[in-house]
Amino acid sequence: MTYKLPNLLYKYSDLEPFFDTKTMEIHHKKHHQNYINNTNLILKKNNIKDIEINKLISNLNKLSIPSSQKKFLRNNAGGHANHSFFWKILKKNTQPNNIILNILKNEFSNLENFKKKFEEKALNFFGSGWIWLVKKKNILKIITTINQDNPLMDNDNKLINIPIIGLDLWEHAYYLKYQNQKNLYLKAFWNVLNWDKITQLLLNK
Ligand code: MN3
Repeated sequence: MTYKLPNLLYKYSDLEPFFDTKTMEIHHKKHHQNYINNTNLILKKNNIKDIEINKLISNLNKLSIPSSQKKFLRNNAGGHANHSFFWKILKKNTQPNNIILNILKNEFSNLENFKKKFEEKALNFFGSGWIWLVKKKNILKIITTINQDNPLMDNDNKLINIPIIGLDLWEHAYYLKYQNQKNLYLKAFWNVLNWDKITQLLLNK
């Protein structure tokens, strides 16, 4: 058994005009598929059974694979985990409910301030990576990760950063539509963020 490209719960065109059809299609069918193919290749080479992808990326240090292949696996398994998560938190026309608004109010004063902080941090992030809202115990934090790293990686101290929101900051995620205008991509994101899913993730545990 190997990892497979997850089906989206919507059509590539469903997030228009904010996330365009062509980008969604290439991003899912080509980029994500490529991370999966590469992950499968390394696991096969090393006779490692595929476990649930988030478990795999949480335990990378424990896998017995040649050190020359570790970075490659980290990047590609991370890519699979990140994109699988990302697709699930996208949907048009949802609104944050009062529970979420109150939680964000506690941590960030209000929704608008949260969005502003998130956008600022994403804009100031240099290179390719991801921005996240994570929950550690009961504290919410905005963090960034480089390459295809995921907040679940390197949590040896058991204080796990649980991803609540994740946004792809690689140029492939927005360049066709927004070119160098990363700020417009960030603003567009709020229109396709699935607040129902975020509520569910926040209230889990
Ligand atoms: Mn991507």
